Amino acid sequence: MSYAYDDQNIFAKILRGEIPNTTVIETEHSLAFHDITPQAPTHVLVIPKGAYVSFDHFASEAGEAEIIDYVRTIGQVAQMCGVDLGEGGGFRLISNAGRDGVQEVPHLHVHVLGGRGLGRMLQ
Ligand code: DGP
Repeated sequence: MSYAYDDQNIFAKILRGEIPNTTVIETEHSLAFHDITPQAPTHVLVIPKGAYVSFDHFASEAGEAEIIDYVRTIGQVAQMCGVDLGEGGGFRLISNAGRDGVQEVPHLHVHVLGGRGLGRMLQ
């Protein structure tokens, strides 16, 4: 299996500092920043710093340290934004992949959404 990564995608440019972002948290292997078109009071995108197109690409090729860092960063974002189950009302994680998933930016990202009732997505 081989994945083609386009290093001209917007999130690659954000990682290189060519496009500004509003950072929530940056770790050794991950970056979390506010979505430019928020769909909820909390709408943060969490991306790995490595060049991965999608979740399946990341899961098959990233190192354990990257994977652990990424998962922990997503959890930290929920806590920092006050939507975690310790303090807040909860959240939803979404990661769109490819054509059928309607992925706009071809660099793996997880949307962290919360701060309002999000409704049922799956019936
Ligand atoms: P997706 O459809 O899952 O690929 O969503 C991509 C998201 O990226 C979408 O919610 C809008 C967001 N986005 C696109 N361009 C930029 C940008 O330049 N900066 C930020 N912060 N977010 C962006």
